[in-house]
Formats: sequence, structure tokens, C-alpha cells
Amino acid sequence: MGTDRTRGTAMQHTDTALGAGVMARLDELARASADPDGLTRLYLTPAHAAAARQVTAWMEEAGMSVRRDAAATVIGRYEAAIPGAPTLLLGSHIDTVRNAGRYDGNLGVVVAIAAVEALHRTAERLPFAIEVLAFGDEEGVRFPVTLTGSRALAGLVGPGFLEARDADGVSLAQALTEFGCDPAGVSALARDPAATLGYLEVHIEQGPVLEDAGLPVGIVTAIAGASRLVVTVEGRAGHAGTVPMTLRRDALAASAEMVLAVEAEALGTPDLVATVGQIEVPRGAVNVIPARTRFSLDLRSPSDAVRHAALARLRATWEAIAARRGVTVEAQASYDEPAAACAPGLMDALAEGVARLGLAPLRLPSGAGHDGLALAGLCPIAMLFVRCAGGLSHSPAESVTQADVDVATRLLVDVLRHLRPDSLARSSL
Ligand code: HGY
Ligand code: MN
Ligand code: MN
Repeated sequence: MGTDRTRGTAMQHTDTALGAGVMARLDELARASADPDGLTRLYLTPAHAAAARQVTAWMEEAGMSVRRDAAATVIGRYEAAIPGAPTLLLGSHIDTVRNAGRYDGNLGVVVAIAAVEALHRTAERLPFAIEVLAFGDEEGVRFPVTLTGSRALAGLVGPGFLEARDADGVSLAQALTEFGCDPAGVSALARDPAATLGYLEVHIEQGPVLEDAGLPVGIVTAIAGASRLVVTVEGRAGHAGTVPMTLRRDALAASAEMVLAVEAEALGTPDLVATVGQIEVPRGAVNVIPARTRFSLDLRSPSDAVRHAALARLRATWEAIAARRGVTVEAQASYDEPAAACAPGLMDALAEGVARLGLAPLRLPSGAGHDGLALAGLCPIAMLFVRCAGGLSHSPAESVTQADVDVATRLLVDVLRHLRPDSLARSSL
């Protein structure tokens, strides 16, 4: 614990250590994985439990009281200078996609812990409490639903949500129970907006803009809205050698045409991106005409109207393809999150911090989804992006530099020190 009680001077002697400490911890955290030779950490799995234990230990070292809520979110709390003060939420997610990079999500949790640790080191208390949140389900890879932890805090987990089942038929409720959580407690996690100052997340950009601008950090203006669907096409099985081409009801050929229609729709619509990341032919065989396929759709836009109009056009196009080919198509939405704007007061606080570092405060939208999509219904949100090499993410090639992580961590500490609850409240109106 530092002896220097003067506000703001503690950073100098620890500046260089902050980035190095965060990078070392991220390398350590990456070992909590289901893959021996890669990083896969799905919600409510042993890898998630191991990562939760690790961040719990770091939060305790940083002077926080730590608990795990009913949705398995690890919550580290650093009290305010005065009791009854509002709470600022920091953090990100510790779940990953399959064969992931080690910075998506995890960076934001470890940087937030390091920022609180810098305050704790000099026994600084702020006019608000801080809670660092390590969410376990931002990616939504294991279950067809997602943002479970952040939706729970925003009071958005309704009946049926916990009935979502993974590929093995395990329900979210069952998985929470097996993880040692109480699914019945999830609906009671909703936070009081009046006691919540805002949510501020540090995250890798997952895009090329900051690298192109030559900047280590940027301020996010909005998070794109997203729809996720599972599309099922039913045709008719048949012998690959005996059924003439004109008499086939080939579910996979029809799906291929539907997938190309998705690509054409996105290429033809400004501000829209669309991805078919998975396609499967259950019980397919080399010499059987596919009777059934299932493919996923991920549709995103900063504009909800653009996204919804594109989805309506796609549904009509798919129906026409199905009719012409004598198959049926059913598109089931599993996720529909409206776009979320970041709060002016928090964006300005970040911009002032960036300017104090002598950097240009570049503002940019997020094409990737984040927990802020759910929390925007609870409180003002903001995000600080950190440059990542080539904009690569959701890949083991994901990487950031220690210097940029050092800038982001020092910036977060500085912004926390300058944040004033009353000015935030005024500017969020
Ligand atoms: O899919 C996303 O945008 C986020 O990485 N979950
Ligand atoms: Mn992420
Ligand atoms: Mn991600």
C-alpha cells in the first residue's frame, strides 16, 4: 500500500507497471480454457469457473469486497468516500467465443481491476462507489440467448429466458444450478437506476479504425443493434443416384441460395452487416439428398430501422426461394437487441481524459455487440476502445500492445478521479 496520500501523484511511480501488470494477468487468465491449445471459455463451464476464481482473487487484492450474483457475474465493490453514494459500474465479460483471442472482454475486466487497485494503493475514495463486473455470458455461444448477466442487472430477464437450452439440451436454469447459482434469484438482480451512476467499459476495438488513425484509444458513440436467428429449411431426403435433379427438394441447395441472398442484401444496404456463421445438415450423408438444414444469421446495424427492414426483405426472399424449390423455411429469432447510444456526459468525461493525455479524442461507433446494449436500459453507458492489431478479433491472432493498455488503464484512473456524479446527472438529461 503506497504511503503517499496526495490525490493523483500515485500514478507516476506506478505508471509503467500498470500496462505490464494488466498484460501479465491477461496471459495468466488465458489459461482458464476448455482447450489445452487455445482459448475457449463458455458460460457456466469449468473454464468459466476457473476464470471467475482468478478475477475474484485479483479483485480482493485490489481492496474490493467480492461476491457472485445469481447469474454468475463476479462483482467486486470498492466503497465510496461517503455512504449512500451512487455506484459506477465498470467491467466487461470473461466468457469467450471458441478458439478466441485473450483480450475480447477479459481486457476490460482486468483493466478495471487495475484502475481500482491504483486507487486502493493510495487509499483514495471517490464521491461514488465502484463495482467491477465480470459478466459470464456476453458472447452467447453456449445458449441461444446472451447478455444474461447484464440483462439481469437491467431487469430484462423475463420468464422463459432461463429455459433456453444448449446443444446438449441443458437448460440455462439447470446450468446455473450446477454452477452453484440460484436461477430463481436472477429475476431479482435488477438494479435501481437512481443508485446507478453509469456503466463504463474498456474493450478492444475489434476493428481497424484506431490503428488507421494512429491512436491508442477511442471513444465509442453507439453500439450497433443486432438480430440473431436460426433458419430451418425442410426438403425431402432422397437417393443421390436415382432422383432426377428436376424432382429434388434439396434443403441444402435451397439454403445455399438463401445464404447468398443474405450476402446480397448486406452488400446492397448501407450500414448493414450480415453473417451466416454456422450451417448444419443433421444426419447428412454423402449419398443422400439433404432433407433438412439449419443455419444461423447475425444481422447488425447502427440503425434499428435499417436492420428490421432488411430482415423483413430477407424473410420474403427466403419464402420465394422455398416456394420455387418445393421446400419450407422457418426463421426463429433468438436475440433482438436495439442499438444503444452512449451517454454524452460519460463520453465527454472520456474525451477530457484523452485530451489531458495530449491525444486526439476520436469518436467511433461499435459494430460489435457489448453488455452495454443491455445496460443502456438501466443507466448511462460509455465505452473506451483500445487499438488492436489489424482490427482482428474472435481469433487467437487478436493482440494489443502493452503501451496502449497502459494508456487505457491510466486514462481510466484519471477519468475516475475527475468524474463528478452531479455533472454526469445533468449532462445525461
Ligand atoms: O458478437 C459480438 O458482437 C460480441 O462479440 N458478442
Ligand atoms: Mn466482447
Ligand atoms: Mn466477442
